[in-house]
Amino acid sequence: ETNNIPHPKEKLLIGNLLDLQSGRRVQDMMKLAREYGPIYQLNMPGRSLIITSGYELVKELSDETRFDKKVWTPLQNVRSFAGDGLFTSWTQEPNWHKAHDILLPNFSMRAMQGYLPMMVDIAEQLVGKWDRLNSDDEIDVPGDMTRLTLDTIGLCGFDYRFNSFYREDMHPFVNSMVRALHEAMERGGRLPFEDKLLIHKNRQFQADIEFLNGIVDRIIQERRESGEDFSQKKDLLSYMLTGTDKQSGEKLDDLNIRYQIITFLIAGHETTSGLLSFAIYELLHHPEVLAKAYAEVDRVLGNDLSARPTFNQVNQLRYVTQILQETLRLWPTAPAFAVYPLKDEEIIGGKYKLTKNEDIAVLIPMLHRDPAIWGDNPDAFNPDHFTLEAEQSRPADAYKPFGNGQRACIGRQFAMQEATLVLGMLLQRYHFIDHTNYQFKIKETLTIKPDDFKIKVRKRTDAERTIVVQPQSEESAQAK
Ligand code: FDE
Repeated sequence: ETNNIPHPKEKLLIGNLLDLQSGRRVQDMMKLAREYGPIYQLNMPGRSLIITSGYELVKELSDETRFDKKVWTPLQNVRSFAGDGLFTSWTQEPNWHKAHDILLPNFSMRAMQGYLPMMVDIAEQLVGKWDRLNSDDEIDVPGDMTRLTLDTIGLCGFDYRFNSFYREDMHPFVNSMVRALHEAMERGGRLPFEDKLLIHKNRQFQADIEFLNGIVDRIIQERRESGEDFSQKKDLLSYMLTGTDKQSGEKLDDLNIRYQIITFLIAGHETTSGLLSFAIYELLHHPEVLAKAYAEVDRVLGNDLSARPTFNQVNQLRYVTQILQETLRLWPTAPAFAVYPLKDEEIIGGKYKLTKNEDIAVLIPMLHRDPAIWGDNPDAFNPDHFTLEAEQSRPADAYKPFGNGQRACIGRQFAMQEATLVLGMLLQRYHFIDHTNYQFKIKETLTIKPDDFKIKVRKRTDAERTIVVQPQSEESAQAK
């Protein structure tokens, strides 16, 4: 009451618990933000949460001398299987700094170049599947994107092949992981005593965690038994097994390696598959954007479908990258992160009071719709938001799909390179067909993705590719 922060009316005993419905918490938070504005508070039994989404607020919250990443309730529940892995650790836990230091070289520009052939390997499996479909066969977009991204992080990170394109159903890792993530989210919305009563759910949760651990332990064991020289193979796993932290001179312990692998498998695929799925959805609804994307892809990748895209070519797909950046503006697939004040704070020149340690969530989809930054029609999909000039004239903290500061996403370049490559290869080959007249619906776990989104594809012909390419003279390309 005294902190000046607006809040929806609370119900007796349960407070605002019911304001966030299971399975649509992020969407409900967005709705409340449209109603209550860029900062509001929810009080639930045993915890309260401040939800922010205005640029001016987020700019202050991004100051790492005053605020640090909070392992808030959703992440605390994920700690049951991701422990003190990078995503779910507190900045002060020794393993955060240690693992960050050891694993950072895996995400350098050079490392990205090394991953490209493996990313192409998996992308070719995806288009290999789509090429062989009959014209009336349906594609489960998030399903195939999940196959792609899981296999990509598995191969690039751990030299492990999930071979998801060789099976009808999802790899059991995905099923266990999705169920475990879902349960972790649900726990955040239950009353503490309710949790203990759900014997079946608790058993399933334990079983799923054991299954995830089993797969990860097998990956580690296979590498140890392979007798390969770890120092030769430069993937995440070899750094995890052999790398030492510069500060302490220590290696990661076995339990932490398990947590890191689970972390990377989850973080590396849930988010990127949602990104690709939302991007295809947006392209279906923006023919003028799609036409520009085809023109760029035809110019950069050309007609030869057997040629494997090079690192340079992927980097030249500027407009495809803008499409993905704009997709992450409207649909940031990791839709929220949280910080806490290191001491009692006042923000916006004393307008709001914040208490040391309390949970403050940044609701990214609404930050990315702040009219002060994005204009009067922030819901409109427009990749021109990410031309170089537009980016330079915008404050950095207005766009945060990868989180903030030292705790921002370590996999950012990895995800963008993968998504750009794959979207490029798909555009080079296919027309997308919205045969179901898809009604947009979001599925929420820890991440968001389009729910039950199916398309069909038709192959583009060489003639179509050439026609699109011709009107693009050198001059008109430069004039833009
Ligand atoms: C992280 C991240 C983040 C932050 C969170 C918080 O703060 O809580 C975010 C927001 C993100 N991330 C996002 C995203 C999106 C996409 C697409 C992605 N992401 C992707 C990826 C891939 C990979 C491999 C990854 N990712 C990973 C990761 C990690 C490990 C982390 C943690 C970091 C630290 O250190 O903390 C992240 N990511 Fe991401």
